[in-house]
Amino acid sequence: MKPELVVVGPLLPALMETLDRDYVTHRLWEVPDRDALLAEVGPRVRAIATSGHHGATAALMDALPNLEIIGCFGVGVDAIDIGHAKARGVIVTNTPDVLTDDVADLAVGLLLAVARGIVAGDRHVRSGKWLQGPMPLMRKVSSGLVGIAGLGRIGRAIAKRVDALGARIAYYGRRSYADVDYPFYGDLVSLARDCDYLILATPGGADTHHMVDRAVIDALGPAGALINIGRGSLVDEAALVDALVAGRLGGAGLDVFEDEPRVPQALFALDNVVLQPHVGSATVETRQAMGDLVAANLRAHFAGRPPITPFF
Ligand code: 8YV
Repeated sequence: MKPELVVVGPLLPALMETLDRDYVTHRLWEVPDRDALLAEVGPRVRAIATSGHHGATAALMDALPNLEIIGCFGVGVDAIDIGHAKARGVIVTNTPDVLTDDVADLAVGLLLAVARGIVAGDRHVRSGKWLQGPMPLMRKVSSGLVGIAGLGRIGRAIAKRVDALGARIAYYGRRSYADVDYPFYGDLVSLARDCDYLILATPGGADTHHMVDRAVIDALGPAGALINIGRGSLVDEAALVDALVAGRLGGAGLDVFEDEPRVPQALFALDNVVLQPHVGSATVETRQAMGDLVAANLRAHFAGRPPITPFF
């Protein structure tokens, strides 16, 4: 008998094919009445497949009394009620490591794009404005101080790349690390005040909600730029938009937003802002590796083995 599994939202097609082959799958987003489906199949379901975006609520878990494991396509699990999963004894797995390089690459890509005006430069050429004159001068990255909020796997991969650019690095987090030489800041406003570029690489969730508020934004100031490849929830987006429109913040490179895929339209007209549609891990190779890891975690569990990448 194939184990029964609920899929919360559309996942990578190759992963969906694997899940359909190895499990009896129930696609929540395709049924007209989710509650009726869960009432019918809930007692038989042993697993949830979801993503960092679709998550898994306590209500969904409680509709599945025999739930054993949640496989998350993504490293960020802030949309999953982790506390409830722990209380229910439900295993949660995610997909760390396989996406680290891609997300770090995009962070540095956004840093360079904002500091050097790469996207604005492209528009300057395509629009014909170059015929009227040159672009404004932009900022040198390698002489700057890059602040990294969150020196976890992704934050460290970003630091390695920034180091190669020749820029100085400092970091902020809940604690300092003895194995790095970068200056540690226990206070984000102080780091924002001292750095030229602030890159956000912390997980989302209640503990980091709006960690970048007006005070941090004003400390970064009109000569500073904010790069966010973590979660939109890390930033008070209304305060960010106000500061960018008013010129109180020098620029921003954003891959994540508070209400995806809706993005504040006021950002669209700003040449010093670079916007991406949450594509940190969105390469063929990495998304395949993420899908393979979700499948491998579920397969290990149902074969009676420990999962490969349990979140806790
Ligand atoms: C995922 C992400 O692709 O890994 C994460 O947490 O944000 C992305 O890399 C996304 O969660 C998929 O929905």
